[in-house]
Amino acid sequence: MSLARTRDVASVPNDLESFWVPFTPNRAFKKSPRLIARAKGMHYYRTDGRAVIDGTAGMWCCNAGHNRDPIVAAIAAQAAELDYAPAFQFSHPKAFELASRLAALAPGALDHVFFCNSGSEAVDTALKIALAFHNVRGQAARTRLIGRERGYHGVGFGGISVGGIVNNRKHFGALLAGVDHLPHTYNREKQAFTRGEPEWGAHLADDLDRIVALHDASTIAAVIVEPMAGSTGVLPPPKGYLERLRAICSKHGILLIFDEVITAFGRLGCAFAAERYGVEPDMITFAKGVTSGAVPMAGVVVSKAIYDAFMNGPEHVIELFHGYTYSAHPLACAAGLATLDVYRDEGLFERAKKLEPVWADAAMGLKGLPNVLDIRTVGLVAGIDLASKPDAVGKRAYEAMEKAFGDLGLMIRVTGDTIALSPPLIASESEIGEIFDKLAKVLRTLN
Ligand code: PXG
Repeated sequence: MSLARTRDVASVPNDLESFWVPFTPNRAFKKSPRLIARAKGMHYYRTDGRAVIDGTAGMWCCNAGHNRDPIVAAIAAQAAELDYAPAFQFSHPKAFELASRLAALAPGALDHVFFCNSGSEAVDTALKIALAFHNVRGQAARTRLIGRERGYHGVGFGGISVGGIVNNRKHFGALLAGVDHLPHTYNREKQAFTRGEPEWGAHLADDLDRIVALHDASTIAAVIVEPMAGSTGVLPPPKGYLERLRAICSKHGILLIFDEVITAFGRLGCAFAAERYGVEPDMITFAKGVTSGAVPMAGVVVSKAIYDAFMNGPEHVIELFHGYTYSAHPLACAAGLATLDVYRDEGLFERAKKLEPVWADAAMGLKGLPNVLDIRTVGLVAGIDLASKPDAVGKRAYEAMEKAFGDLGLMIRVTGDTIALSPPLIASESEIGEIFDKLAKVLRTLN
C-alpha cells in the first residue's frame, strides 16, 4: 500500500492534480481551470459567482434547461424511495414506465427499449444487437459494420471503429475488424452558409451500393450514422440522403441504425430526427436529453421485428447476453420520466421547431465577421467554421471558447476550429440574441 493511501483524509490537499480531465488538455486546464459551481435554467454560475449563458445545453444534453424543479424533485424522491434494484433477473416499475413512454415517442415500429448509461454504451449495444439479430436468424455471416467518415459514436471500441474522427481512432490499435466507412457529406464549395439540409449531397448515400458490391450484402450487418453529424462540427444531412440510405439498406437486408444521442429529444424540433426526416431506421440510440443531462442514462430503441427475432427458444433461457449493472437505474428512470413530462407540458420540441428560423437568422448574422468560413444551422444547432491559424489547427476556436467563458459569460463548444452551439430548448428569442451578440464580440476580438 502506498504512503498516499494511508494518509489521513483531512491531510490530503484539494489540488487539481489527481483528476485526469477527459478530452481536455490537462496541463493547460490546470494552469487556468474553468470551473462551474451551479446552474439554473439558461445559466451556469462560475465559482466566482458570475453568470454564464449556456449556448450548448451542457454538452448537447440539458435540453430542458438546468436544475429544473420537477426533475430535481423526482430524483430526490426516487433516491429516498428506491436507490437501486438489480438490473438482471429483477427490475422496478419505473423502468417499464419509461420504456413505454419512449416507445410511444419513437417512430413507427420502434417499440422496445434497451437501457444503458452513456451514448458510447448505447452505440456498442446497438452494434451487438445487430450482429446477434442476424445470428439468431441464421445469417451469422453478416458481421460487417458500416460507419461514416467524420462520424462520432462515442469512445467504446465499437463506437471508435465505426466512427470516423481520426484523433479518436489513431492511438487505439486495430479496432474492430470488418468495418468500412461511407464518405462524409460535407462540401464547402457546394454547401456553404446553408440553413437546414443542403441541396447537394444525396448521391453520397449511393456509396453504400459500392460497399455492398465490394463485400456482398450477405456479409453486412448494419449501417450506423448520425442523422445530423454533431461532434464533428454540425453537418446536417443533404436533402434526400437519409431516404437513399434507408432504401439501399432495405434492398439488401442491412439494418440501419440512427445514432440520435445528440439529435433526439427536440434538438431538431421533433422527438427524434427520424421523425423530422420521415425515415424510419431499425434502431435508434439515445442518451443525453432523455434526462436533460441530470442523471446518466442512454438506450437503444429497436423495432418489434428485431425484438421478436430474439423471443424464440426455451422461455427460461436468456435471449440476449448483454446488459449493465446500471441499465435502467431507478434515479435515471425517475429523471427520465420527469424530463419527458417537462418536454410535453412545456411543448419544448415544438418550441425548438418554432424558433428554428429565428435561430438560423441570428446565426447567419455572423457571416462576414473575421475568419468565418461557413455557418450551418438546423433545428436549434449551429456550426461555425473559423479559418485555422497557420500551423495551429484548433487554436483560434479554443481561444474563442476561453474568451467567451472568461470575458463575456458565454458557454460555447469547439471541435477543431469549428464552434458548435446547441442551447437548451427553453431559450427565449432575446437569449438567442444575447448568445450571438456575445459570440460576435468574441469573433471581433480574436486574432
Ligand atoms: N453518439 C453520438 C452521436 C454522440 O454525439 C456519443 C455517441 C457518446 O456519448 P457518451 O455519453 O458516451 O459521451 C455522442 C457524444 C461535443 C461532444 O462537444 C459530443 C458528445 C460528447 C461530448 C462532447 O460535440 N457526443
